[in-house]
This record gives sequence, structure tokens and C-alpha cells, in this order.
Amino acid sequence: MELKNVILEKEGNIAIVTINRPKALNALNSETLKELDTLVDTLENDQDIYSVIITGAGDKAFIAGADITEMKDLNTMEGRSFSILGNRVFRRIENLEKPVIAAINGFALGGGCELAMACDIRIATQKAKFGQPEVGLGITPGFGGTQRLARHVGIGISKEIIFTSRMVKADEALRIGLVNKVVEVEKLMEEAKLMANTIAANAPIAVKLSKVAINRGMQCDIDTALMYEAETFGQCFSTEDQKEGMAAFVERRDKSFKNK
Ligand code: DAK
Repeated sequence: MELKNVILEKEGNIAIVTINRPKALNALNSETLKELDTLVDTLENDQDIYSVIITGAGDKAFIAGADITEMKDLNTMEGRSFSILGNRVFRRIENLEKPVIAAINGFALGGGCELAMACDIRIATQKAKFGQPEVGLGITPGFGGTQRLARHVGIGISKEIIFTSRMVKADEALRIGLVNKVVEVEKLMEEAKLMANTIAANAPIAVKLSKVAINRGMQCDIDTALMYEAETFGQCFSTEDQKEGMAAFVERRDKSFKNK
């Protein structure tokens, strides 16, 4: 599939995915979502990619939401297909067995805020603005916003943000826990790459299993969650990287992980 709306670049062991429709503020139409779906196949299958950054092209927006011009004329069945596609792609990104960092500059609205929340870590610039403006368009958030926002910032604040459809600036986003870090615009990709490379320098299987344990554990009771933790902890001892990491510590030398 020829990719027109998304760009994939690799730098060492990190992948950088850019949503590239700057004239429409990177709004997600179905073509872009399908391309993103295809690209997730590559991210999943490429064993040399250890961590991923998702960002938006241009200086105005991460993603200004689902494409309203395409969405406005959808009938029930088309709306349903659009929803299934969007939810599938976002869930695949959330479940990708590699950490995903959203690097956010400018607007992250509707589906854009929802995609950022499906990522593991969010780094924003001082110019970032978040929001779920859907109720102002006569719809409810449809790519996970009613569920993931409350999990990130709590029920009361998420209800306020969704019901008022107001924008949340970067400093507030940091305060309420919607983003991990706020940086200067010029430093965004540098900071995102630094974090992605820091993660990529650790044992990839241990990072992957940590993500699995955290994501699964957040959806169930603490006893079941701790069983997941015990399970993933045990799995690490069948990896070469566990042997290498601990041997390097004992022998006081640099470690060299192989993703095995
Ligand atoms: N869709 C399509 N085009 C968009 C767009 C969007 N979401 N946002 C911006 N654009 C386009 C504008 O139409 C304009 O195009 P031209 O007129 O130049 O051709 C260009 O990007 C620049 O935008 P503006 O001229 O409006 O730029 P401003 O700086 O004046 O304003 C803005 C920036 C971000 C405040 C404004 O563009 C804006 O309010 N955009 C809409 C933001 C929004 O409401 N986003 C949420 C979309 S709703 C579903 C699942 C999920 C969803 C829906 C259904 N199912 C379950 C079925 C998700 C819904 C959403 O995300």
C-alpha cells in the first residue's frame, strides 16, 4: 500500500511516524487511518524497532481530530465502519508491544487527543492544546475519549473537559496528568528521541512485558494484576537479555542487549 498521509522513518532502533496532512491540520480521514493500520503491521513485525514516536507534520497541529469534512455526510453503516476502523487502529497502537511516545505540538483535538491518549507517554510543547470538542459537533467522543480521558485525569475533570468541549493548554495538561512533560517547541523531537532512545537502550523484551503488565493490570483487580506481574517477571528469566543484564551488573561491565 502506497502511504500518502503517513511517513515512517527509522533512526537506529527507534521509529518515527508522522501524520502528514498539515493543510487539514493532520485530521484523520479513513484513508489516513487505513495507512496507519498498515504501518502498525510494520511496527509490530520489525524486530529492530524498539520504541516508536508518533507526531504530526507542520507547526500548527498534532492532529485536529477526525476529518469532519469526510464525517459530516456519513450514514449509519459508514459511521459504524469508520468507528470500527478508528477503534481498531487506536487499540492496536495501545497494545503494540513496544512503547509509543506521542510528540505533540499545537492542536490535539477529538481523535487527536484520543490518539495521544492511546500512546504510552505524551510529550507536549508549550503550544499544545488538548480537547474533546465532539459534543459541540453533536456527537460523543468516538475513538476512546469517554474511556481513556477518565483513566488519565479522573472522572470529574474528564467530564468537565468533555461536557464543556473547552481546550486544555499544555501547563494544565501537565498539572492534571494528561501529559508527561512540556518542552519548548524547538526541543520537541530532540526530547522525544532522547526518551525513545533511553527506552530502546533497555532490554526490549522486559520493556514490552512491563507495558503488557501495566496495561492489563489497569483493567482488573489488584490480585489478578499482580498475577500478570508474576507471569511477566517469570517470562524474563527465559530471555538472554536477563542473563546479560544481570551478568553485566555482577561483572561490572557495560551490557549489550540482543532483544532475545
Ligand atoms: N477535519 C477536517 N478538516 C479540518 C479539521 C478537521 N477536524 N480541523 C481543521 N481542518 C482544516 C480546516 O477546515 C482548514 O481547511 P481549509 O479551509 O484551509 O481547507 C484547515 O484545516 C485549517 O483549519 P482552520 O482554518 O480552521 O485553522 P484555525 O487556526 O482557524 O483553527 C482549529 C484551528 C483546530 C481550532 C479549527 O480548525 C477547529 O476547530 N478544527 C476542528 C477541531 C475539532 O472539532 N476536532 C474534533 C473533530 S471530531 C467516531 C470516532 C471518532 C470521532 C468521530 C466519530 N466514530 C465512532 C464514528 C472523532 C471525532 C473528532 O475527532
